Amino acid sequence: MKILLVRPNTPKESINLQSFMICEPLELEYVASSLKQVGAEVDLVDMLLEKKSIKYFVKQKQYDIVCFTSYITCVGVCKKYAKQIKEINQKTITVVGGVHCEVVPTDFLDENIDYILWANGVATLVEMTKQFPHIDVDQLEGIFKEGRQKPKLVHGGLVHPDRTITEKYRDHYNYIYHNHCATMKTSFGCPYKCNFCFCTQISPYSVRDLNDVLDELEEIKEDNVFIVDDNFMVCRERLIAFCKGLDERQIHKHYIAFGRADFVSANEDIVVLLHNHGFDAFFVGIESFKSTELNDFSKQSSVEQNIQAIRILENNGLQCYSGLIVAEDWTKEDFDTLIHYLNTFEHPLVNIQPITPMPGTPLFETYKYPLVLERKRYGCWDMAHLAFKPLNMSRRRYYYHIVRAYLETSANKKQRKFIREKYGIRVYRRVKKGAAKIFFQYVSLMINPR
Ligand code: B12
Ligand code: SF4
Repeated sequence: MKILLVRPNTPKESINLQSFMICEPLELEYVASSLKQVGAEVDLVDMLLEKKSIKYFVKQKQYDIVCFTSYITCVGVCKKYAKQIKEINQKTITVVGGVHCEVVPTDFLDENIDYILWANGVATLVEMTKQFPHIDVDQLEGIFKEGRQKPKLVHGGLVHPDRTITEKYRDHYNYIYHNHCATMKTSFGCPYKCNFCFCTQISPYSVRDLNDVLDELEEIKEDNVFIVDDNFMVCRERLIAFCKGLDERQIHKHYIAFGRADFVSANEDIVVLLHNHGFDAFFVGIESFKSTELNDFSKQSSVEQNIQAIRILENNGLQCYSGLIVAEDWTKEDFDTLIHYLNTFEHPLVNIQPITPMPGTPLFETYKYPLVLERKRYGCWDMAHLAFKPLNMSRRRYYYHIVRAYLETSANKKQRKFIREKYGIRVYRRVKKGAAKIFFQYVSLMINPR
């Protein structure tokens, strides 16, 4: 049985983090290891990094199954690939998996996509390959079918991802300022319930066994590891045990992870401990400098905790990459205040996103303004395009202020100098190129707001 795993390229219209960061397709590495265990011959193609078309790769072998992984931005791309694959061979089975189809499977309904995996994707695909060529959809609840109840999610039990399958691409995987960066996941979901956050819908919070996590870490060749847990800093004891494990096993790497401001502000000792064990930066969802907005988002953290968290990280020599959300009713003065607020920090390295009611989230269900972004323009659901009509200015002006906020904070002269000196000219150039691409995408939206 021959299976091709495909990580799609992002569509041109997406304003994409991938302009300056490309992570390994960890999800497909998980799929690969499980499929290999049951004897399948598995290939992986990372279309983000390839120049040739999908047709070229599909023609290399007589694949029985071609599988895609996809976020919302790539729904259209997967449908296009599936069509091209069917044109080559109608009998090739096409399958899609990933977080978006686990929450909004109907987005993938398409005559050329044979199976949509909406629960326990890896286990379901393994079963499908065992049953091949007579796949019994009625037996496999992990396959989406209209009117069907979603089965209970089963966590754990996955074999470690097969990172050898991405060997030829690995030099290109990076995370913002960190070249040669691997990713790994130590927990699933997040115990919090911010109403805009898609992660709350993917799975309930659960953690992996730490010994298993450390075993996997020992297998990773890269010195930099981006821990892609939705929220790595939940439990003090687990973090202390993790650091103890790193000491016992003499694992010396550099890490980046996501954490919350309330945890950081209340646990400076843990931040210091993690820093001493190789944690260089945390991505913190600051979201807003207004307490009313933090309440609106059900963030369960305060403006004071945000400020304290950034100070703690900076004072202890860690970088804080902060995520900010800008809202529908913002005025020029709000953007001015945001810029001022961010510039009170030593190094405001930020990601600024217009509030986006992502399909599948509680915010999408309760959203009180008209959505101006069509659902079918999947590539533009990137949390950078406006999904709403701003209440106090034109869309043009709104995009202009987002760009201005970047130029006057993260991308100002002082921060550019800091990045060049701290991370070196190669990283600086890569990030500058990515930022320039995004800048021109925004300029084009200022000219023709879509
Ligand atoms: C790391 C990360 C990234 C990395 C890329 C990681 C990657 N592998 O491509 C970077 C930083 C580059 C990134 C970019 C973007 N991201 Co991102 N990202 C994440 C994050 C934090 C972790 C993802 C991850 O590595 N998971 C690890 C893998 C192992 O777990 P998994 O994806 O859950 O996969 C499991 C199953 O779903 C299943 N599975 C997955 N695919 C398949 C396929 C098959 C065939 C099978 C059988 C099974 C299967 O198997 C896995 C093991 O169980 C998630 C948050 C989250 N909780 O998902 C956001 C998240 C996925 N990103 C999101 C978004 C929106 C984006 C961007 C559009 C943002 C932007 N404007 O740039 C881009 C789009 C990139 C793209 N390729 O389209 C959203 C997606 C929302 C949605 N509805 O799709 C999320 C959920 C964040 C959020 N809170 O909204 N991202
Ligand atoms: S935004 Fe962060 S803290 Fe809030 S639910 Fe999502 S992952 Fe958890």
